[in-house]
Amino acid sequence: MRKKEIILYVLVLIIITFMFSACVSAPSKNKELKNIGVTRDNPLLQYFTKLHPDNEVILCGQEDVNNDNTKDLVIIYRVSKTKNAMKIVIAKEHNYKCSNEVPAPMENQIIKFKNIDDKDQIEVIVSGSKNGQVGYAIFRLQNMKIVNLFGNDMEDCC
Ligand SMILES: [Ca+2]
Ligand SMILES: [Ca+2]
Repeated sequence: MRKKEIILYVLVLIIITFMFSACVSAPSKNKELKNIGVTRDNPLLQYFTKLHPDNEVILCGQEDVNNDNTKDLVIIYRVSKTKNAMKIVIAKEHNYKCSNEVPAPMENQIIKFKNIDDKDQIEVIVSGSKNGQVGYAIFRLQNMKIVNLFGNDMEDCC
């Protein structure tokens, strides 16, 4: 190899090494964001934690559940070692309000949104488990109350 070629070869190697290390060292995104579903500075979440400072938030889901074009926040939180619950914080301009409380699964909680009956507001589907027993329920917010429309084995997982 001529000297010029060797220099070029080394240069390419350096560039490849640099690109590879840049890929590998790319920082992994905020772990907390993935864990509870929203960032801690979410104003609806902050409203909730002010009202319930002792309840650990487990999972949140953000969606417009009362069909007024503002995002609301479904929150599953710990009440005690053996009890979890769920509330929805409703956003009305800059005023927030909490719904009633309903039982929520102890483990593997998932919050999903789907307009099951294809009309009016979206419905909230919550699933989870306790000691391997899986259950789920479909909720709808009506007049600031979480109404259980349909449940399957929820008592086994809550
Ligand atoms: Ca709303
Ligand atoms: Ca609906």
